[in-house]
Amino acid sequence: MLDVNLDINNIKNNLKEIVQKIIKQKRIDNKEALLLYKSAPNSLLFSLANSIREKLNGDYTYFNKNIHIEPTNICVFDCKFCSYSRLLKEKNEGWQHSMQEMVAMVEKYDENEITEVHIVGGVHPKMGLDYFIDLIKKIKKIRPNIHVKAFTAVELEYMCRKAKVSYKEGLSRLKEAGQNSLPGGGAEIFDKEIRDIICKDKCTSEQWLSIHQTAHELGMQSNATMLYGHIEKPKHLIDHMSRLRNLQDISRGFNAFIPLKYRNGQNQMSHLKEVSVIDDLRIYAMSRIYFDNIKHIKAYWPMIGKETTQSLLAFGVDDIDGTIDDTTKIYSMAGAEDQNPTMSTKEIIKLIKDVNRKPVQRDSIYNEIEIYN
Ligand code: V47
Ligand code: SF4
Repeated sequence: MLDVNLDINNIKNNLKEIVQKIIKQKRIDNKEALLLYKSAPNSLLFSLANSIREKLNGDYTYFNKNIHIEPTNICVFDCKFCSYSRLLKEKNEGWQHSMQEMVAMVEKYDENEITEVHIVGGVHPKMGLDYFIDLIKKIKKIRPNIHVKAFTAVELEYMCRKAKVSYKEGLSRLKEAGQNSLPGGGAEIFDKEIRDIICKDKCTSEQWLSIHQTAHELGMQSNATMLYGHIEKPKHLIDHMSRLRNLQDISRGFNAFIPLKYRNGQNQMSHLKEVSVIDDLRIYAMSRIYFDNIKHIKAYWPMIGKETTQSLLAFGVDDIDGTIDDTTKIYSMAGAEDQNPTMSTKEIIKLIKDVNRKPVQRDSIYNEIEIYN
């Protein structure tokens, strides 16, 4: 039973049964989730999400010490929401780091400063499976204990296709080289009609899910994202979460679910207005209520902003990613407030404590490293 302070008699009839199910910690189906999301008042949605958060994770708010490596922003795909990618011919704005530069980015930090390197970028036609195997080996050679979380399913689908290997073969080779887990990017919205409009040419939903399932079967954990606040409708959000919940029932490898707010800076969908903070809170709260089989809901602070991240800690979120150290450009190029995202451990701890939650430094698979009382 959830410990939630609600007057059931005051809840509208069509929602009563759903709310009672949630309080009894029974799974809600997609129809119920849609009704709840569309018609529950904010106060109801928010208190349910918060009590689930507290039941699962108490006051704990997880973060890690990490950096990003973005090997290139040159990309063969043309996602309409992307502010970051450049075609090969746009020489001025494209970058491509050399292998040495990327290894040096990791070497800059000693063993205690970061525990994770997150590698994700554009899909460059000349950077393939063997290239990235080499990169991971070189990183592991200088920092054997660092956790390498790398490559969205979009990058992996392209890498495996070009190398003419199955997902199992490609992922096994990356794992052998030292890759530990997968980030959750590239999922966007699984519904085909929406996907065809916003990112037609990259990996399909079925491919995304199959790559994550294969990774889980090989013992590599991963995250899952959902890009919200553009042209999708509530039914597409529930459908997206449903496909993930179904896979998680089978493969159990998702650590965190990360709703990503569409930011409208400098991309082909810039005419769309960004959704309000209340909409953000409702999406995060709904995802906390819906996923009874994913333990962590993550707010990625460089994208959603520090203040909203703080608020979200009362609306289902228990993880805020990491220190980043100004190593990502994806969101600053899309119009996020923070143009040089970095937080020291001290700042992250303060951000969490200021809203009466308990900061917990974690490793990449949620083992607790230090609890800050
Ligand atoms: O798949 C691109 C998104 C994702 C925009 O797993 C945009 O821990 C909003 O997935 N507005 C890549 N979002 C980043 C990602 C991620 C980030 C942090 C942590 C983890 C994790 C994963 O960024 C893409 C896409 O959905 N994105 N452009 C934009 N304009
Ligand atoms: Fe390329 Fe990723 Fe941008 Fe799509 S979102 S264009 S795959 S970099």
